[in-house]
Amino acid sequence: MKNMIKNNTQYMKYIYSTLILLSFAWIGDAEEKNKNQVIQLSAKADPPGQMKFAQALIKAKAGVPIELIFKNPDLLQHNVLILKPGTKDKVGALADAMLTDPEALKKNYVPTSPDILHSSKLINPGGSETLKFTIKKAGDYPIICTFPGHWRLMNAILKVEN
Ligand SMILES: [Cu+2]
Repeated sequence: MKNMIKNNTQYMKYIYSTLILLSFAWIGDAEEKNKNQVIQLSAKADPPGQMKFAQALIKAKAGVPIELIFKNPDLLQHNVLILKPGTKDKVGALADAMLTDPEALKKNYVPTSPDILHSSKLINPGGSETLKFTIKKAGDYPIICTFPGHWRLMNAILKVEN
């Protein structure tokens, strides 16, 4: 009997130490997740049809994974493209040129260009898409919507800082 109690105590010690280790692992995991930067971007919708993003400037840290949640509460379709710094007009001109491309809709109105770092699909009214990416170098990265006729108004800056 005495032996059994001793075993029991050892068993409980084992259980406790396992629980403590598990909770450390859980805390570690939660901290890891907090390292992601969740950024909200939205099409302006009040009043509808403004062809603008609700945010003119969003900030992020260089080298930290970004989760960009793009929501479209507007009545128009929109997409979102992240561009290399200083290439807004260049990519915008390519977007304008897509008006004569019969495949444009199929391509979600995303032109082909090495200056486009990331892009979403064409998002319907009420829809959303999350883009996941990391930007290593600090800079001002243009964000534009390339739905025909939108980019001149519908643009913002993703400011990446060290
Ligand atoms: Cu748009």
